[in-house]
Amino acid sequence: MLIVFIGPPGAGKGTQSKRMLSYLQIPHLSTGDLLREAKSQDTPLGRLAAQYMDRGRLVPDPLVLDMVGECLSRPQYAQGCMFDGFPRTLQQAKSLDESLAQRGTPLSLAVEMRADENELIGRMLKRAAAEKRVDDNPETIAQRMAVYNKQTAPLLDYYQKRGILTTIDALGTPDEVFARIKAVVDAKRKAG
Ligand code: B4P
Repeated sequence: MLIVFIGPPGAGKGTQSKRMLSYLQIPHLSTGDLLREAKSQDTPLGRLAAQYMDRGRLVPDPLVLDMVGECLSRPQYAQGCMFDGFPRTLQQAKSLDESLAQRGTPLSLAVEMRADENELIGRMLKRAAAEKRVDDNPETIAQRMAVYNKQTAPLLDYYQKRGILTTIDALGTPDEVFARIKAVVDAKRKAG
């Protein structure tokens, strides 16, 4: 299975795809995690990415696409993958579709995690206190929300037209949200 998780910042894409990982036993590819790792290792990519991430802006498509392409060429991604935080722009979505078409493994499902913005801001401010992520401050969170609405939300229409979009309510406890996603994934697996 190849699944894309889409949702505004703080919707719980990372939280839920990590849970799904142990359920489905397919690898998880988080561009946010990969970029934060590059940043913490102070690689050239990490230094460049930090200039965008720390301001709540998207890292340019060519950098993200190179990084994802390198990952997807690894054997562990041959059978399936859960994409978390990727694609985030129409260009990323089209490019992903092209590379998956070349492999003959199209996306199975796009899961939109929808939630009230104020609730999500509250979650991220809570995380700010615990993890001290540079981009979890009120100004940068507002910028990330605006970027989501402008650059990423159009993907919902893109996947809707492809007939693979399902929307779930991302409010509630992590267990409740997981149960909703699991129901969608199970139905898709049953349908083949
Ligand atoms: P991401 O790492 O993708 O971060 P996110 O959208 O903020 O988080 P996510 O939705 O995964 O929320 P999480 O589970 O952590 O991106 C960070 C930055 O990287 C971007 O702004 C951008 O600059 C760059 N980037 C990444 N991918 C890119 C791409 N493809 N192209 C360009 N740039 C890219 O949950 C958030 C918090 O809520 C956590 O504290 C969690 O514990 C809590 N939580 C989760 N579920 C909950 C629930 N049900 N109830 C209560 N709390 C919950």
